[in-house]
Amino acid sequence: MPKKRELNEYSVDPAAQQMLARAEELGLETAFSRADKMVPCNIGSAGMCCKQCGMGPCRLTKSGEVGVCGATLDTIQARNLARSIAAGAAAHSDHGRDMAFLLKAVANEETEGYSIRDVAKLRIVAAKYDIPIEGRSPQEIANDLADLYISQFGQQRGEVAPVRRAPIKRQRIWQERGVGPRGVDREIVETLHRTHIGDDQDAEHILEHAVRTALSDGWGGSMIATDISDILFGTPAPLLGRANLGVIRANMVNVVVHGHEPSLSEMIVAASQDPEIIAYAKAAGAAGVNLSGICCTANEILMRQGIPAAGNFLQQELAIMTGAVEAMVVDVQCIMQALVGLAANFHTQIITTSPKVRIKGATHIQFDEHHALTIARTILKSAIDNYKNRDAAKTRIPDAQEDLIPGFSHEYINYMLGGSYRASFRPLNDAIMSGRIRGVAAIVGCNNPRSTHDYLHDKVTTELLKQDVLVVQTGCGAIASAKIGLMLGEAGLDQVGPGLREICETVGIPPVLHMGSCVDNTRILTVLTQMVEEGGLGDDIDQIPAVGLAPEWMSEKALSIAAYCVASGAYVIFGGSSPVSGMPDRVDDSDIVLKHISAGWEKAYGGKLEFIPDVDEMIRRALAHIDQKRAALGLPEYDPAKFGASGDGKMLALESLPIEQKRAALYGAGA
Ligand code: BF8
Repeated sequence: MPKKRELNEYSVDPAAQQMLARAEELGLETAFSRADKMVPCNIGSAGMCCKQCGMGPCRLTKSGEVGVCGATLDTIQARNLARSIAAGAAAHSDHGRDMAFLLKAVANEETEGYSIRDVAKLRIVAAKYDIPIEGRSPQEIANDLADLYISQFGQQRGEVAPVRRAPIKRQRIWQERGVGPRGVDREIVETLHRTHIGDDQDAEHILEHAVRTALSDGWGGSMIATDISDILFGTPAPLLGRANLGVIRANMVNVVVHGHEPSLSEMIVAASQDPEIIAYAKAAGAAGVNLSGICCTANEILMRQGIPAAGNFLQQELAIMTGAVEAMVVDVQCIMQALVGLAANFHTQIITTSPKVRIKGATHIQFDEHHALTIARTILKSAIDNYKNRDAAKTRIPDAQEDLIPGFSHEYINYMLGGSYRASFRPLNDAIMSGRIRGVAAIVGCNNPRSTHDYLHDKVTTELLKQDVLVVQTGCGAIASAKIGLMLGEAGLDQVGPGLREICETVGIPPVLHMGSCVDNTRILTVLTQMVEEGGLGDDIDQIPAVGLAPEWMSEKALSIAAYCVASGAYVIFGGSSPVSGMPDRVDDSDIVLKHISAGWEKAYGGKLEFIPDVDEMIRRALAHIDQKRAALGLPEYDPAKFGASGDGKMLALESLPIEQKRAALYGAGA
């Protein structure tokens, strides 16, 4: 029987716990309580159900059993995983396509409210593809870049252009294995074709095409999305932000933007600062309009505009539960259908905006880049009109928020490490080579109500920091760290290892760097490539002492990210359950799929994917991998005792000592 959990088993975030207590008080359901009631299907969750044709669904539960067509468990698992990767790639890359069309429209001056904010990035990106830049206007360059990028999605033959940004050795590996990605549209269609009844029936062969599909996302659609977001809205640089439900304001009209696209949310930010809108809000009795975000739309406007994040994926319902949200404006991806039913218990309007996403019962105000600012104003006025319907007696805003410094684009990290005249990754490579930084971990991805909200993110992050591992984050994982103060300049440094602390103090960075939304995992690929190009850490990504983790994954997008990171050379560890775990008591030789995505992919690409439910084991394997890569490079063995004897860290450690001991420690005995 499903069991209800204690509040602290639902979430480690006190703000979330308060809202979950409120849900119980009001008798309202959330994803947390629905997860308790909905026991996952153990056949489907292990990838053992095939529903690709009308002869099934075939559920394979015994060793050696096959489907009606004769499909084996391995074939079925590989098909299911490949289809999930294709769906994830589609979500990221279709967003990238929309950004490319937006860039084209902006270049042709057909839009309202947009401009090319980062001309320098436009020129740098265009030059990578040999688009002429000298003596040309930003619009002319943007027009050519938009045409090139639009053409990438349907490229039929040959690798997509951004692939040339990968290390040379990596490109050769892909070519030799025949997985150099063509356009994402072609790769996804081919995945669907190959996994249709009666097609590709060799699990490993299916999984190789899954790799190609994921690469067309990571080094194609997603990379394009990041480039264009930066060109149109500005490349992120550090600024001050805030995170958690306490950013919702009792005396203001609260508008929460949720989803993944910066195109409309950037216009809502602009419109919210319009004196006419502010006056309209004041006339309605509010102090103004307060914007905040959920999920990756939050990350997009947090890192560029400093707009606060109300929370990550599992906090979307909890934001409504505050009773103080006039409108939740959603675009695409990770939007729970339950929002509309929940909002009916309050006064919150759910406003859908994408031509691709409608929810029964929601208000639809369709986004159109030609009138974006006008639409943003309409949405804000609708929210302001709704302010009078707020029931103050039903309002509960948790007093919980934390400051953070987001905005660590790869361009900024480069500049920050080297300075404006000699931007370089040299100091980072040197710190890894000396052992001050043991290695790098990208801790990314979702929340999942099957595990305690934020617990795995927080645990893995804090433990790796203690071990001198520099952490970079995107997506909902980034918001988790922000909420516990790990992205706050030097404030979190008492929680990190001595060598890493020295580096953070010297460079002036937080120990956890917020690198953006989930499509911005491509920024991490760029950082890894630049570390290779800088020298000293091998000649390809798979040699760097680095690891990727998605401790609370749940979306198909995460699987696409995992596959393209593995194919780029990274060891990727997922927490929670494996979608290809198969039968626990399997007696035949196999588990071909599990072996292929770990040992098989490691042999082919130097990276591997593993699903590890135990958090301590996740951390142990991440550190073992980093140490093994250090040893392979001939770097000194990690030794925490070697560093941390200078700088603020030492002063902090000495603070509590009596003055004589402090003097002796600083100047030697007899001083
Ligand atoms: O794309 S981390 S829950 S919000 S899927 Fe969704 Fe997962 Fe959050 Fe951003 Ni990414």
